[in-house]
Amino acid sequence: MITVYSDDHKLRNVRTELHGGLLVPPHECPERAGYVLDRVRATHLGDVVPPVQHGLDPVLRVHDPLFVEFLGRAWRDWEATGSKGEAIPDCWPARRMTQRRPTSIVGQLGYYAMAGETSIGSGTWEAARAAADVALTAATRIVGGDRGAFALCRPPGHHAASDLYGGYCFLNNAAIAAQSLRDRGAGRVAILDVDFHHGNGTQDIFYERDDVLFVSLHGDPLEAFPYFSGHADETGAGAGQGCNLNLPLPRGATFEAWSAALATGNDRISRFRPDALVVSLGVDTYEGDPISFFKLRSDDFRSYGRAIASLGTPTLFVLEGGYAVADIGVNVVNVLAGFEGG
Ligand code: FKS
Ligand code: ZN
Repeated sequence: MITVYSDDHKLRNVRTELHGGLLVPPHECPERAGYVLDRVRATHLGDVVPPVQHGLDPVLRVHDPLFVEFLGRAWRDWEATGSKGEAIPDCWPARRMTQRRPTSIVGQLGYYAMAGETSIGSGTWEAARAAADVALTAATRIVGGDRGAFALCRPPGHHAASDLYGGYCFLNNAAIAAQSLRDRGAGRVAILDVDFHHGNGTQDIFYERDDVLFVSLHGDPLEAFPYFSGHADETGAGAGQGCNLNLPLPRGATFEAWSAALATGNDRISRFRPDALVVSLGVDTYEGDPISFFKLRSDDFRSYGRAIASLGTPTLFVLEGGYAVADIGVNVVNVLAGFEGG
């Protein structure tokens, strides 16, 4: 399968993540994409092509215009305040407070952030835009009849909702691609989110819709980020009732438990009869991941790539998380190779 990749991801190179009470070098770092690209090349997965620029229209099919406008100027507005560090929020619209949008950039950071670890820096917006173009370009291959395509996105996207950023995410690459597949002729699209963390943004974007099914395997939100989304009783609303399937798993889950949950997810996807499948591909389910608590081994990734292929649906893989940086390339490409029949 082809891989779509842009060097512009390197424009997101912030120095800080709020972690353990400190500002530390981010887990979501540029080296991650480098390792994945190297492994794609070393294993001859297929051609590596640059993205086509799609402009903001397909982004605005999923995201709020004022949110997109905010992301485009957030760093400049923050810099203009004379702050010494990178842009992070420090106050949120919590219970019983107003949801009115402040005019202050610091207030707007809190208004639009679903989490506080994610700093905004000078090239964050440019990199996020490029990642959306990567996903859209890979989606074009699926529209054109390819059986599989890989969007090597960075920054990731599945925590970003219509008007929320955070959890290292700004624009929801997988959701933008799924909507674009719908707009280009797919009647029903399924999204399978195998990242360790619940894809709260993707769930939220499609929660009331019956044309996009969302299935997610993730760490139980009682114990894992994003904490406030991802329980099994979140099943969709309105027309979308029954089109959201959360499969939370406990601390220490091995491939045995994880793959049983995948079989449940695959069942639901089969019954939905999608015209296309988007996989939010995070490999932070790996036993060596520094911020997660599942126990998958590198060979397990190959095995579940095969299980995804057994659905027989044209599949777009969109990169999400994975922070055991030196192993991320092997784990991601194992999924893709397993899908291809390896
Ligand atoms: C360590 C805990 C910080 C943020 C976890 C974000 C996970 C992001 C991800 C994505 F795919 F989006 F990248 N909590 N300070 O892996 O889900
Ligand atoms: Zn994750």
